[in-house]
Amino acid sequence: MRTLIFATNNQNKVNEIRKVTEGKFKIITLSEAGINIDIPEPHDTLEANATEKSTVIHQLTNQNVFSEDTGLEVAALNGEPGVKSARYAGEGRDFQANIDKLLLSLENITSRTAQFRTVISLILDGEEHLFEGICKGHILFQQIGQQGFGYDPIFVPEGATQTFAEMTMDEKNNYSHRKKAVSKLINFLSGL
Ligand code: ITT
Repeated sequence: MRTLIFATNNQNKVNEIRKVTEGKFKIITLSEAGINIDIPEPHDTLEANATEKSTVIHQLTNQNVFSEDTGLEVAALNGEPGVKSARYAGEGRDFQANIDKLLLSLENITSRTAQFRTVISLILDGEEHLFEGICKGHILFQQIGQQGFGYDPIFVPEGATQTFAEMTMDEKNNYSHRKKAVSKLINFLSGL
């Protein structure tokens, strides 16, 4: 089975992606690879940040590697927080502060459509390939649920009645941006 390093420091992403790639390819995390760095995300697009993360780890290891960058794009906020999702409320990268700021920004706004967008950058044999996954939905007026991470407690995907934070990981994966992007990656690898 093929082995890929997953260039992330977010264990929630590792758990979600491992769940859907079991038996397809083997994932090595940065800590399992003995790499302890805070990968920079300096760019203003998800694509460029994903490329940055996979490139940094590829240059360090010379191994096949993938990374992903995800943003929550809110229509009424012209796509914000988007690429700034992790640091929306400041450098502390605090999930709760980010949710509080977003709910405040949308306080009197009834149009609440939003989407999560994930971009995966795969570097395979030195060549980059990008895969995108989008999950449309809407933002609630208050948070509900304890599971998941990040903005999950305020996001209800289209076709569901619960937030991502009320769902099990398998239920979230029925809708999720990340799952859709990873499915494209799996299809690509299985077609080689
Ligand atoms: P990396 O090490 O992979 O960069 P990160 O946590 O910095 O991990 P991102 O920059 O891609 O990841 O994520 C932006 C933020 O968007 C992240 O911190 C979460 O708060 C939020 N986010 C990402 N995926 C999410 C999901 O599936 N559900 C809810 N929030 C999510």
